[in-house]
Amino acid sequence: MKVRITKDYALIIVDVQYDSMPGGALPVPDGDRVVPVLNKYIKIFTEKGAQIVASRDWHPENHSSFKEYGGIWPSHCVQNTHGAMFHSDLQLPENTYIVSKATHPDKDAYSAFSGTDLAAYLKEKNIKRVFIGGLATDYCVKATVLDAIKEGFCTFFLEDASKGVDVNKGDVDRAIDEMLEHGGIKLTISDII
Ligand code: VGL
Ligand code: ZN
Repeated sequence: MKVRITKDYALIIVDVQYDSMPGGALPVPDGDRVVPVLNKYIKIFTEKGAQIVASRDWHPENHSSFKEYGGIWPSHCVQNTHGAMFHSDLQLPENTYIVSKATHPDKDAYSAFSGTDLAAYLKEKNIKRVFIGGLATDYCVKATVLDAIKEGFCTFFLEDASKGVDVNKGDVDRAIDEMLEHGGIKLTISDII
């Protein structure tokens, strides 16, 4: 499939933060490998005048998803810490729309649309198609793709720009199947013109 990028489209980069990288608090194996691929997408989308969006998990230090506060995860992506920063090799343009999620202690959010104004922002800009990649395929990327579809966007999953955790073997493949079953379309960089 070939898709020509236009200014009515958006690239949504999910949670490419240090705590999602190898060595981080909630690491995705090979998570750093998505960065150079995402940079290629960023270059193309920027050249075509499309919108770049970057989501970040942005927790208060007492977030309810943390073990000390009754959740299941180690503390991660705490607001204004190194672990919450975007990977510094990620070449986000100046006009990137940054979406902070799970910013309240008692509210969790896997999806970049959950508890944020992202859908309203994209609709206001008349954006019709969204292209989603980042970390992790079987958690926040999947949730973001499924919400984008629910919001009525024509939604593409960027397979080569995403990595999953695969806690249970097959989780990533099942996540991809679920996205496609709901109407998501799988793309790689060679499909983009
Ligand atoms: C969470 C990032 C990835 C959370 C889960 O529940 O806070 N964050 N997966
Ligand atoms: Zn989190």
